[in-house]
Amino acid sequence: MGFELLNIGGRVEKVNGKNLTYAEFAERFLSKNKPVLLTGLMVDWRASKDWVLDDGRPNLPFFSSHFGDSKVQVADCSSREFSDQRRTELLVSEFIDHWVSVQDDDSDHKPSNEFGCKSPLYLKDWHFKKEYQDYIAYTTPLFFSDDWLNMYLDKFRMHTDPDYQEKDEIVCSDYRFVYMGAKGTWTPLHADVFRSYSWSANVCGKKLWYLLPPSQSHLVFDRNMKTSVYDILEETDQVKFPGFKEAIWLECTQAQGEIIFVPSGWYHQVHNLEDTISINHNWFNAYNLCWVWDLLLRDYKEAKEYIEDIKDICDDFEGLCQRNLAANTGMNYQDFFIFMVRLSFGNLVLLYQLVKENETSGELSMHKGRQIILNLESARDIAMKMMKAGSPGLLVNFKETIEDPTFVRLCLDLERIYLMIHEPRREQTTEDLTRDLVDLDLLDSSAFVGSPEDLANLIYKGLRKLTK
Ligand SMILES: O=C(O)CCC(=O)C(=O)O
Repeated sequence: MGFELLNIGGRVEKVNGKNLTYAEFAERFLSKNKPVLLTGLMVDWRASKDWVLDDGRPNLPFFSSHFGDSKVQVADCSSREFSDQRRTELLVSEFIDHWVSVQDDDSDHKPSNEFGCKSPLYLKDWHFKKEYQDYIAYTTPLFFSDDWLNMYLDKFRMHTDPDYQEKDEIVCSDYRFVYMGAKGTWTPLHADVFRSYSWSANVCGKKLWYLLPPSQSHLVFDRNMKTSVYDILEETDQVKFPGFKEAIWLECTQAQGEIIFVPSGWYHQVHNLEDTISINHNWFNAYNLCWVWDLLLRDYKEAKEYIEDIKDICDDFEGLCQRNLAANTGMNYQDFFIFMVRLSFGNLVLLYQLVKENETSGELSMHKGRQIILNLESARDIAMKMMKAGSPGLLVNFKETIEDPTFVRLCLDLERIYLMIHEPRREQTTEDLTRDLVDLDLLDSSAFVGSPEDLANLIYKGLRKLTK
């Protein structure tokens, strides 16, 4: 192991989540893209009771009896497949049986798993919340609740490809996961999907995290910036990865009941130091939307470069680039554009609603107002970046969109979240919003948004009209 070569520059700050307001969290961690370990936020979780034995170990029989029929992704931690571990599908009951049998067998003749080797298996990316909606295992802490990604995916699909409907259904339904693995299981070095934020809560067990700030991510790549180091604790080929030894890592030991916030673009490697169950979500919002677009642009350029040599013989070269982009990244330009349009419309509706409310009641919700303006400014900035990159749009009718019941649900969710974050004591009402949507006179009711430029203009006009 090349462990001694790792340069550890510090530890992740630990903060009691009970003494932190949302505004402080946003200012200190979301906007600065800085990791933090939060304590005190999981005490009431059903998972913390049902899933853990009195001695702190995972309650494995509970999983077999309650969720045994669920089909899950299981990684073989000793076997590499490209930049990840080799995965297979098992029933939860099969996974638990394997775990228990390895645990019970203290001889050297441990049973082989279905890969034909004796390595520990790691259950990953289990869409638990989606699958067991009536079993409320946990509530998302307030700090992580402004989650545009999962809020959107609860109502719309990010990408629809007629050829891959079935696969999308399972894999892309949401980004809320449960992980379960015995001591010694681990996750190789990576940065998260879409360059989203993530949070990971230890229901039981202990994890060791190594984190690298985005300013240093080039150091873990090869000379061509194509592949990154797989396991930072293994001897690293210094010719292939010349910068690796310069990297300065943050280390974090995460105990039971602690939640780590992993910011956008931070490379990280994770080891389970004990038998561990964790819950984690990936998400993005106004603070890190730029990371998502930057990744999409980079991946687009890469997808294009990859097939450049068939450009002249290809009927629809751009279409192929976008299909490959969606297959590799999980969305393409149009998917992201329509996502941006819906979220921008939603925020305009909320701002309109706030202004109306202020006119009638005289009460102005400053925090909520500031939040919505920040959201819209962020969306406008991204729309302008998309415009510069020549990203195509898609014709979207403003009036039709805001009258779509699914879109109304998106607005209601946004409204509920900002009330919860910024005005926790205020009673939640939803009727006004639905009524007001119908008479939204922000724009000419026939207005279409057909390009990132239109979107930037719409947001600009909306902000000017509603905040003057
Ligand atoms: O807990 C793990 O093994 C990996 C989790 C992770 O990488 C993440 O939440 O981004």
